Amino acid sequence: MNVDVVASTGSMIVVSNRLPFVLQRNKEGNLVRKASAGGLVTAVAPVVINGNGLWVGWPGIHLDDPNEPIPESDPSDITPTAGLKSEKVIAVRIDPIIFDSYYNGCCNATFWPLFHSMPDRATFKGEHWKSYVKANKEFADCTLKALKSLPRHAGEFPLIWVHDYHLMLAANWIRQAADDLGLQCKLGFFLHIPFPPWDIFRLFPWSDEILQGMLGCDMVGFHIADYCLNFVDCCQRNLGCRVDRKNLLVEQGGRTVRVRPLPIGIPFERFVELAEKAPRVFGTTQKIVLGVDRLDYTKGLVHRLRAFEKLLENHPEHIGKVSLLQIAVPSRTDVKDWSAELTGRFTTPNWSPIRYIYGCVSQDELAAFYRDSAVGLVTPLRDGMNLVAKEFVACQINIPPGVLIVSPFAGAGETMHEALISNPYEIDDASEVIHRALTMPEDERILRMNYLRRREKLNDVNYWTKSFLAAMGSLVTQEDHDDIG
Ligand code: ADQ
Repeated sequence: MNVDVVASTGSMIVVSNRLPFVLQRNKEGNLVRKASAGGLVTAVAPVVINGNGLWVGWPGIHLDDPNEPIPESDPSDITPTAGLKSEKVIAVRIDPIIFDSYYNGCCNATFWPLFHSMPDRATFKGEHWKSYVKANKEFADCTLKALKSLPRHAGEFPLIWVHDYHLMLAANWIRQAADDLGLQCKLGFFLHIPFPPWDIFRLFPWSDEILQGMLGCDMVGFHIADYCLNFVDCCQRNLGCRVDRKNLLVEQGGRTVRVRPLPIGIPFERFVELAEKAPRVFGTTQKIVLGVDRLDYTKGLVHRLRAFEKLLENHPEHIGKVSLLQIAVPSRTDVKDWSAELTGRFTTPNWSPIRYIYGCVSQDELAAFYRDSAVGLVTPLRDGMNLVAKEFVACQINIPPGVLIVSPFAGAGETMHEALISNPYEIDDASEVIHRALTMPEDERILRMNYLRRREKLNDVNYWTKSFLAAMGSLVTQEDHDDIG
């Protein structure tokens, strides 16, 4: 599919905070690549590799010598970025102090909580904002350099695809500089996290600048329609733009910007293959309720543990038969204390209510955990989409399958209609939903999971890339797509 996309698109420049691999120094002090194989990289890398494209991003390390070359991938590398030659990569270099204030300050301490509608957790500092502006300028300059270096073919405009909340200012500068130089291009932006309602968004002191930055694009994409409407609303109320809510259009500076819901997918078939190959990870006597998350306050870990505790209180028939397995990348958190209390309260010599796996697990192991769990518990307090919900259903190849529970505050809760919906804030109800999942009749489980799997298979990550390009007007025709949405 990617070949068709490339044929009709021409060149693409992807701009993201991180390159699709990180650079590290080996014992000899030489730079080496460490590959990354996330779904986004898998889908987008071939478009860049096959389509005469470029990738602009921070390499994960501060490079003192601006002329130090980017190494090629290791010959043993079989990930999708292996074919990304160093000449296709532009590593953005940013002063370490500015980078820290931009990334840890403005991006993670301000935008992350604010855009997840948790303003009390957000800090608003002028210094962080200044660093964000400087870093975005640096990314914009590097992207312009990339644009200038691309060969031009008649009738083709290079496509620039800017990703996520780290780079909300860059697009407008890229457009202005390209216009000044007479370089035509098309600009698209995709936000991977929620876009908040106006009442939350306007708390950010420089919110006008953010909108102007994003409106530098021809098309702005979000996971779901709610985020699109929030954005359109903010453009109207902050900037006074003329908007068309029905068709999701915003007028700005004599241009019309398209706003589109583009729910991201996963590499579905890859997860199915992994699930088919992976050895069994649990015994058959106990049922597993599974959580998989980065440890982040938006993911609702404490609420989840409380709901599980309530389940054991209200339905003691599950004691000794059901465990909550939480797989998490560790960070500072109050979750540990709560889990210790819960473990102490219910544990018997042969059974523990909770099992924790800290740290990254391999994709093979992850697929086995997904496949062999009775319930996938995806209950963030707020989440742009949530890929775990999709990976879980892809790996549910056993008959009868398990049951997915999703929070209505994740993008996945909007799109995965046959999952059980659970409000993580309502602990009693959340525990009842887990009980319902654990006792659901087989035929209902099969029916729900069939629909969920069918949708995710059709709307996989390649389809997402293709939809993005279609929304940019870059595909002349779009292949028939049986969307059961
Ligand atoms: P994230 O907030 O990182 O992504 P999510 O969509 O859940 O959240 O993706 C997490 C990924 O990390 C999944 O692919 C999962 O398999 C993996 N993962 C989590 N814990 C792991 C562990 N312990 N070991 C190994 N792998 C682990 C942001 C937004 C989301 C949006 C995505 C994509 O916050 O809402 O869905 O981008 O747009």
